[in-house]
Amino acid sequence: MANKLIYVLNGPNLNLLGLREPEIYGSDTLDDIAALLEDRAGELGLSVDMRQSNHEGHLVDWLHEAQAEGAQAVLLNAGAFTHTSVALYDAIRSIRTPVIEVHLSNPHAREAFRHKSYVGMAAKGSIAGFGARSYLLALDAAAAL
Ligand code: CA2
Repeated sequence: MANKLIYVLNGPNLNLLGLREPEIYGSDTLDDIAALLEDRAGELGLSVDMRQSNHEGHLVDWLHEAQAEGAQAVLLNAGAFTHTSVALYDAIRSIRTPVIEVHLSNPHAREAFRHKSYVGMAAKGSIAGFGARSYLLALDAAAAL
């Protein structure tokens, strides 16, 4: 039987990870995180499909696609759209596939405008503040669903 599929979706500016602001976001690039996830997914008998876009609509389309493709779960770091996007809130609510909110930093320990999360209001759960390890913890949570 094929491995269960986990979508890992990343939002705006996360393509710059590892290149700027390492004191907040760490020094791993998104490719480094993808490699860590691939290794862990192999151990868990899962497959990961990792993507990044700076465009809100792409993230909405990929959430719909995750359900259409029968993904087991979606790990979603929506970047700044986390704090602004009713469209992502609606998209998460519109699919049955569980979505786990992921953040490198802890938005609650940062500026007030990061304290509201439209993604978190619709997600199954949230993991934040552990750098690249947040993604690995979220993958373990997804495996247990
Ligand atoms: O901590 C996270 O993972 C965030 O989702 C990152 C977002 C931020 O808006 C959220 O509040 C929390 C920002 C992603 C921007 O990534 C950068 C990477 C390198 C340099 C500058 C920004």
